[in-house]
Amino acid sequence: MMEPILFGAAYSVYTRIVLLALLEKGAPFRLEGVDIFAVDKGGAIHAARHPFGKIPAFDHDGFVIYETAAIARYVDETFDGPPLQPRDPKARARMNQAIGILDSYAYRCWVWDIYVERVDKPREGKLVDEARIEAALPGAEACLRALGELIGEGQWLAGEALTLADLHAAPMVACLAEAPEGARALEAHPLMRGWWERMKARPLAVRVLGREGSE
Ligand SMILES: N[C@@H](CCC(=O)N[C@@H](CS)C(=O)NCC(=O)O)C(=O)O
Repeated sequence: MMEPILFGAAYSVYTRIVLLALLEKGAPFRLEGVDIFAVDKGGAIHAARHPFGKIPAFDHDGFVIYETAAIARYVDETFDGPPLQPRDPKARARMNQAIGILDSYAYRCWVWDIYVERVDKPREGKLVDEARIEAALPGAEACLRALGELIGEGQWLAGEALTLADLHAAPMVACLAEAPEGARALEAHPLMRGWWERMKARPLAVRVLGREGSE
């Protein structure tokens, strides 16, 4: 059997989600670099793997799949290691709800509108679009509020055990927290702030999210 291959980049939010899932499971894999922001978007071979020109993609012994949430669920269901999805249908629905919120509402405003504008662009000597950051803040707060409500009195987004929802959220929150506006928004939402403190203390999160540069 071939060693599973994760195609992506260590700087990418979505690749990091799958990296976290593979590492939490203790699954064997290798990361094969695809620079999706290069002019050729990773070239023809990657285009055949991912028709929408994104990362990551995953190859498990010839079974090739893209879309991060699908890859992470497959990884959880295929490899040994701690379960990352609740068995209880209600907790599982909450986990999927959190992943939906992150993909549909949080990623764009936390990562692109706030993090890329405030942190990435100045690093590259590019002009910051202040209006874009300002316009993103209400949406960013709404996501923090909604996710905080899911945490409620629990420890993690779908209850007392770490799930795929937490792994999905961590790389996005890491970006948000790097921008001063994002850090202030996080500070104003104690349930999410507490969650982030717990997440940041996990050795695998340090290993995956501790790297410089993101997106
Ligand atoms: N729906 C995709 C989103 C993946 C995604 O947006 N990946 C980013 C990197 S974190 C990407 O490939 N961006 C390249 C681009 O938008 O051109 C998934 O869940 O995997």
